[in-house]
Amino acid sequence: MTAIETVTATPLGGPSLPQERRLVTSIPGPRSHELLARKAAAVAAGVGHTAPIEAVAAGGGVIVDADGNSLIDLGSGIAVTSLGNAHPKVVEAVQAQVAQFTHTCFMVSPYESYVAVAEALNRITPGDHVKKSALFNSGAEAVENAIKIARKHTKKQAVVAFDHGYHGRTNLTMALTAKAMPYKSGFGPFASEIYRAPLSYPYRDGLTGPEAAKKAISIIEKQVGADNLAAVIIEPIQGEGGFIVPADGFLNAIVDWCRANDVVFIADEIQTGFARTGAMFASDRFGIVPDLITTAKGIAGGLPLAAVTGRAEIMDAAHTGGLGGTYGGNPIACAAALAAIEAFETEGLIERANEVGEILVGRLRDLQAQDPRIGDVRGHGAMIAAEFVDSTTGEPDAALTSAVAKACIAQGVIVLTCGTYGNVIRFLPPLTIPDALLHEGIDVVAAALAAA
Ligand code: PLZ
Repeated sequence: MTAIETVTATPLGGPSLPQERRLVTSIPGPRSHELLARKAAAVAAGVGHTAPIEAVAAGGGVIVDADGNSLIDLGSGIAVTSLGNAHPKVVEAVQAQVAQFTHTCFMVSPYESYVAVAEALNRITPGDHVKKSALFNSGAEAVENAIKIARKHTKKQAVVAFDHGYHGRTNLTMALTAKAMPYKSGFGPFASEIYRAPLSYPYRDGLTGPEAAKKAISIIEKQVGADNLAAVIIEPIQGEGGFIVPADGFLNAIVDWCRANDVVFIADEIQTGFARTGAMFASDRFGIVPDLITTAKGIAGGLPLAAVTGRAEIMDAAHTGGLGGTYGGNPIACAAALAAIEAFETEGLIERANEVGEILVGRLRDLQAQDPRIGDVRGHGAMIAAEFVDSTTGEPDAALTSAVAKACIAQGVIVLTCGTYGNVIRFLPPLTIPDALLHEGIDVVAAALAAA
């Protein structure tokens, strides 16, 4: 294919897409520019975007735009396409299912793939107790249902979430989410009976895990009371909140307290799940066994699917007909999930996540050694972040972070920011990204930081 054909013909996605960064126009190029003008006119202003491009194909570690630019993808569509976009097994499974049937509604006419996804989740999630699952469409919907189930099981109402936590954009999950802008501001009133506890944030609180847990538990006991508390929900490593890894022992102490007090411990593994952190689930890394676990994102290779999985006696607390939804566990999404889970289990992706993490941490720590504006480098597996600070005061530097991220995208490297203070760049590459491309992506980040 000549360079000109590359620009005019839309390439197929998947791993055979050339694994290269290639800029043939400035970003956005003319075609992308056109789409963004149509977006501004047709799509509600509240729906933002990070990279100003029109995506037309993606695979391995790249996203190709309508102008023929090939960008390095260090975000995986927010931790979704961990298998690499358009993974061949997922594509095949979806094509076969779409020709068979697209929908019956599982609550009307059940089908096998939903049950098989539930069986797979019951098997691969942490703990060897008897488990059951229920399937939904989005992460927020899974979180909503986990709370419904925990309340019905415990016959209690209060829920504790943590500082910096993110659980979604629906009414209940907005209440659980910590950050006002952009997630909550002006969208209240929020659901009641939601309380917030302090998190372990080793870089900023200087506490050990057990000390931070003691502080959180004391606040929970004094301000809520175990007798009123249905559930504690926490991301084992916080995603949107800044890739905060709690100090060792923090999560374990919270789980122990929940178990001693008839409180359901819910791990929100929507961002951390499916090999991302170098284990199938982040809970495995911390040696905790949640009562309920919410999953989504990486579960189905990019198809919309989410789940709640947990102890059978808790999952069965809801009466028949109490859980569900028209599309929950859609057959196309279930077919994709079965293919994706098989790929996670058989293609060495957990090991690969750790290799990707070693490269990222090694390179970022080298940069940090020369540049005090990188205050912290943290994460597990292929879920790694750098926190940017003012080198004299140590205060969060959101302006620097946003300038670096924008410069990276202009140079053809898609990076995402996060953090309560907007001062974290997070790295969530597809696990199939070739080493050379990952190094090139980090080179671009380093150059953007040096120039900022
Ligand atoms: N819980 C831990 O990370 C989604 C949100 C991006 P949905 N995170 C990305 C944005 O700006 O909307 C997320 C998460 C955790 C829940 C959710 C919600 O998952 O599938 O977006 O509803």
